[in-house]
Amino acid sequence: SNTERTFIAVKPDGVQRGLFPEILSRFFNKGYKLVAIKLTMANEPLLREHYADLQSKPFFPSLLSYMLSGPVLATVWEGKDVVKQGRILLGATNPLASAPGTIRGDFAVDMGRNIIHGSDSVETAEKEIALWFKKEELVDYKPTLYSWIYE
Ligand code: YYY
Ligand code: MG
Repeated sequence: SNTERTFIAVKPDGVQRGLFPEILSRFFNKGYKLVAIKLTMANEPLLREHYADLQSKPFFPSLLSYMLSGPVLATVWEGKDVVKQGRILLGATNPLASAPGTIRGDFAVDMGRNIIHGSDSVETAEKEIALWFKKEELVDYKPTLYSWIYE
């Protein structure tokens, strides 16, 4: 449906490198609707929940300190197939395996500095949106370009 939602976060390196306007543009240009945005410092309990499936991985401590190293730009986007399409816009987890034209492929080199997060399924997206945002932080509006993007 056109109201599918995903959670996309520009990680601290993407924020510090000033890459977030370009990243937001890619989602806007594709035709997706921004429904929430905030610049925020993560904290350890939040990240332990966000990355719950990775807690036992050897890279987890460095992932934690990376994500705590500066502000994160947390966003929620809405639109047709946005979860899967968002992952395509991001590129592969390892930036060296990401095709040029993708965000990681164009702007990153290291797995531990891959500048952006995107939900990997509709179910995960729902959990992540609820974890990072309060209900009242998600806004409801009709984009004026809607009929130029959807048939
Ligand atoms: O969803 P995605 O971010 O593409 O990858 P995940 O497998 O969920 O891992 C989350 C995060 O952890 C990844 O973006 C970088 C980091 N990471 C790492 O540093 N080294 C790995 N071998 C795997 C993941
Ligand atoms: Mg993931």
